[in-house]
Amino acid sequence: MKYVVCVAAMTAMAFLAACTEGARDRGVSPAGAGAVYAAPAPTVPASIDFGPPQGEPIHAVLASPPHVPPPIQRNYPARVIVDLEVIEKEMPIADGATYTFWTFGGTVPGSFIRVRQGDTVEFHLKNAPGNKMPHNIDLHSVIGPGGGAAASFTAPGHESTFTFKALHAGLYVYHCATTPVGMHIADGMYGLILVEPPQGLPKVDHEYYVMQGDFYTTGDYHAKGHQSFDMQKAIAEQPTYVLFNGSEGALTGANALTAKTGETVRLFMGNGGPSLLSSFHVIGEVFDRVWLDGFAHPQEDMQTVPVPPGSAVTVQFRTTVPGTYALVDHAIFRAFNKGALGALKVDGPENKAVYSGKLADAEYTGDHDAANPQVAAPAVNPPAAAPLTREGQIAAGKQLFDGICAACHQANGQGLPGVFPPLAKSDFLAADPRRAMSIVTHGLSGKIQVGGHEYDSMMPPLSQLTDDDVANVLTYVINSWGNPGGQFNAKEVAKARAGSAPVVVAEH
Ligand code: HEC
Ligand SMILES: [Cu+2]
Repeated sequence: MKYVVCVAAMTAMAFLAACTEGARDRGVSPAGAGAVYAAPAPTVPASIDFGPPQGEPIHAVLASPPHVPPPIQRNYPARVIVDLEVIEKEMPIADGATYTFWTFGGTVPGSFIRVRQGDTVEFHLKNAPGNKMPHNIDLHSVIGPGGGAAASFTAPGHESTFTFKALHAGLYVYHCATTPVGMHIADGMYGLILVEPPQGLPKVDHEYYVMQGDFYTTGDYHAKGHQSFDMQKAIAEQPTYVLFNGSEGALTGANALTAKTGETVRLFMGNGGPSLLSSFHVIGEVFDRVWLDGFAHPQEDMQTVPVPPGSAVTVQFRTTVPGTYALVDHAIFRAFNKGALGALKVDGPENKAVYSGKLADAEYTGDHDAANPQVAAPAVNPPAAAPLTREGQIAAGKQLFDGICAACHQANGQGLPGVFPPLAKSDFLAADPRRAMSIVTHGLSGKIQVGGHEYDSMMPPLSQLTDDDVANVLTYVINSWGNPGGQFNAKEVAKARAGSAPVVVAEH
């Protein structure tokens, strides 16, 4: 828009000087002589020097994801001291898999920083003595060469200090910019700094901190044990994992974000990259307001928000209907096959006028369509350390069943007549239990008989499940709902996976 306006002004050749960022601040219209520029209700001036810091210096309160420091109550610019320590440490990246992350403050993403527009930030970057690498910080809210990178270059066991004035209000990414930059970012070195506008942000019930990143490990998705950084995969931009908050499951299950119905939720969502653009979406919600980077002009009623690497958005919505809402990168294989899945659990009374839930399931004899799997839970694995007992396998398998299989085979394995065969008291399963391993890893299609009824449908291969996952879920199934009992292990699953598609002998 601004570009179009400036082109128009350039043809008039009179107001060329107005074609700058400053046009809005000076209250000059680039389009009309002497007219007062009436910007569309600017809630925040773009960039203003608020004068020198006042009062005593203040120590910033930092927060670890998914938490956010409290809103700022000050009405004057201050000198704000930020102490941030770089820590290189091993942490889980998925169940049973670890990675050596490089962190700002011990977490991925790094500590959340919150200041007020006009504040002078006195930044202390500390590189922990046990670390192996030098690091620095480039904050996108800094106006100055490198965003602070050169000024903050710090060897292990050292501390660098520099100051900057937060001239622009907005939500900004910070990251390490030490060579090789891509590797420092891929190892988790990014976070967010919120520069609040002087009047603050509208009050909400919940504020959360979520950041996406792509990770490149030497092993495959869900490979167990310690994983190293894979430079070739990183250069090819082919991540093993795409994650919210640095590990699979960081925002699901017991770690899900929470709210009650009728509450307002604000997510500060950033993308550290290094490479993939996020198509950020919350399944089952529409964002009331979305601010891209700065807070001047919100977009309303948005479904999916593009968040490029090195950028951040603030999204806000009101919860209405109880349930679990999945946070995803809508480039959807990343959500279900690379880990980019989070959850917001909303508790409260039903609101049948807004959402009825399923009202009826009637027979339909037209062309039947393939199954429509519901949101699958991420694969839940027991830690690799000790092999599980049968009871442990059953417990782990139940979680997987509820998250993945139940979408089709239903909660108690009873199936849906004519569409999804029952796994409860399944004579088809009992006739050849070992065959189930190839069914899960290869999928199944074609006519089968279960419990005297014919099914001619399709089960997709569930190739995102590891050998352990498959062994556990089948051990659960074979020991539930009147099935004959037994046990499966990862080794035989691996064999079945390497073998051919399931053989179904027609029953007479
Ligand atoms: C997207 C829907 C869907 C999901 C998810 C799904 N299945 Fe199936 N499953 C089917 C369909 C459809 C068939 C029948 C295929 C046919 O008609 O040839 C089937 C068949 C089977 C059978 C053989 C038939 C029987 O009743 O014994 C087994 C065993 C089975 N599934 C196990 C599982 C397990 C375990 C999971 C979870 C790890 C799972 N399925 C997930 C749709 C699904
Ligand atoms: Cu670094």
